[in-house]
Amino acid sequence: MNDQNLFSALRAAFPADLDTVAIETADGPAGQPFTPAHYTWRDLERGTAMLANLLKGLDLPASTRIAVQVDKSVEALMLYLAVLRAGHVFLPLNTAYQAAEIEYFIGNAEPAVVVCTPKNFAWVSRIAFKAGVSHVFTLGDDRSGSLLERASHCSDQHKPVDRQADELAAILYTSGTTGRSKGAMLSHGNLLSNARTLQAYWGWKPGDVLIHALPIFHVHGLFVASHGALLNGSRMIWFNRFDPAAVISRLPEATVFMGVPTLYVRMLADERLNREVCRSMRLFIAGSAPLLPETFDAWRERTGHTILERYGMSETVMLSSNPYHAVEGERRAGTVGFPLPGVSVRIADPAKPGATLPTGEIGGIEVTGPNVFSGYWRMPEKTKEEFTADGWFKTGDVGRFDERGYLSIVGRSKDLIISGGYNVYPAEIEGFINEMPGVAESAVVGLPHPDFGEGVIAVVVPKPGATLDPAAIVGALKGRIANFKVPKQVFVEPELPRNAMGKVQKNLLREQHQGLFAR
Ligand code: MCA
Ligand code: AMP
Repeated sequence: MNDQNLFSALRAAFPADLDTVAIETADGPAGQPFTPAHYTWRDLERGTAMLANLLKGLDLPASTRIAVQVDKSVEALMLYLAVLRAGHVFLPLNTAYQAAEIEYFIGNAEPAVVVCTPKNFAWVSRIAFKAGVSHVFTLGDDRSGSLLERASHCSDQHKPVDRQADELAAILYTSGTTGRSKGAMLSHGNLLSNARTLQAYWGWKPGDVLIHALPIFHVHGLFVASHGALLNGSRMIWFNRFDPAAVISRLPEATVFMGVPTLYVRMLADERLNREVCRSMRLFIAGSAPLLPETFDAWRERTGHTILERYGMSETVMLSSNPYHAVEGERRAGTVGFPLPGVSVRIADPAKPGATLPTGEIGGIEVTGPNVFSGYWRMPEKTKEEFTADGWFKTGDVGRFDERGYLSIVGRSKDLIISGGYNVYPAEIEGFINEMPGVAESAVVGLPHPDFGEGVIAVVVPKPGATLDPAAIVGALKGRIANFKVPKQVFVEPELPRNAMGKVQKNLLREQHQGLFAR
């Protein structure tokens, strides 16, 4: 069987002239003087080969998990590509995660290698070695650390390890509705089939230039954006951090941009965004969270461009998209377009398992196709729960098709908040709050937020006779979990609203506090 390694397909798309620029950095390590760096395609080839040889030299079992929690950098992207070419499994971790979260991921995924930032080495290596991890390397966003030092002694000749389409390429942790995240297992075939579909569907063409300003520890930045450019042999203008003014200043040199809605909201707040700076752009793509119709309209008004909104999940990569070519239809605000070619989407009737609903009716969004993952890492029971008897994946999103076939997401049946494009699982935060002294119970909900889309709050009920200090609750959480998950406000209430079955009515809490973040 011929090699189906995703890296091999990306490598085959490199331009013939390897000495042209593949990635140009647009910002540097925080607080340091910046000079743009230019990485050629040959640099990518050699750098990923040296890193792959470093991994090869560790004599790891096939498909070993490589856990990576590092600040965004071109070298971090090369590490991802090197893990693929070495035939191992890439496990990216949000840089905001702290000890409690990292301990869980390392315990669950059991990586043989962990790569962390130099500044976190002390606590990450302690957790890693205690969990039996064999190797811990460091990688800074300024090319510092033991990983590159070690790789610099390795050969730049490396043949990518053969991989079949159904073999594991990455594990992305997501959907902790039961309080802890689950590792979505994505294969070489899931990722490559989706990348190829998107390349055609979004009209990627020679000469395209992508502005990359998303984190590379989630699907959007690591797969949809990076694979889009790499599979097209396209140059990337690479931001390690999103800064609206800086991105706007580079738009005249680019043709494609991808972002979560917050990025669009923040650029709209900068009056330097106008039609002139967007003159060379051909495509703005949004996803990961709902794009508000007012953002869609404001963007078109200001720049003349109609944002293309698409819908994806860690478990399914991209599953639907508004059309690129006008001949396929208009891009409609408030919709996520049509199921992608090769992908099937249906609306399940929540009242009748196995039955689907007709056009216009709202139900559970289910999907099947080569983009859908094989399941959650070492959680066969949980995996079985999230697939139907006939093998469709239950997204946990609620939506409908309109009469022209456009899919809209109208809500979620899963208890999930999406804040600035990051997933926040109320069950996980409620778990931490409920352990605190004096707390009887708590409910975490998302409220409309002008910048992040949804802002996290918590309503906490004290035990009889106990008094609770909201600031102390926030402070205790800030020391334990990622900042973006920490409630922006905590309300202490005598009780939580419950329905007849005793289930907390989070919708009432949302209604009660909905104006909290209004501008
Ligand atoms: C930062 N903060 C946040 C968030 N980000 N709070 C809530 N939600 C957030 N997303 C907090 C920081 O901890 C800090 O808190 C304070 O806000 C100020 O930080 P700020 O500088 O504003 O944050 P930032 O560094 O500018 O980050 C905002 C951001 C970032 C650029 C929008 O959140 C981001 O890059 N989001 C993209 C996430 C993404 O890639 N999603 C795709 C998932 P304090 O001051 O207390 O320290 S993949 C997916 O969903 C599917 C598969 C799909 O369809 O794509
Ligand atoms: P993740 O857990 O990171 O895979 O996030 C996937 C979830 O993000 C989906 O189940 C949706 O709830 C949400 N999502 C992704 N794209 C969109 C979109 N365009 N509009 C609304 N929600 C979206």
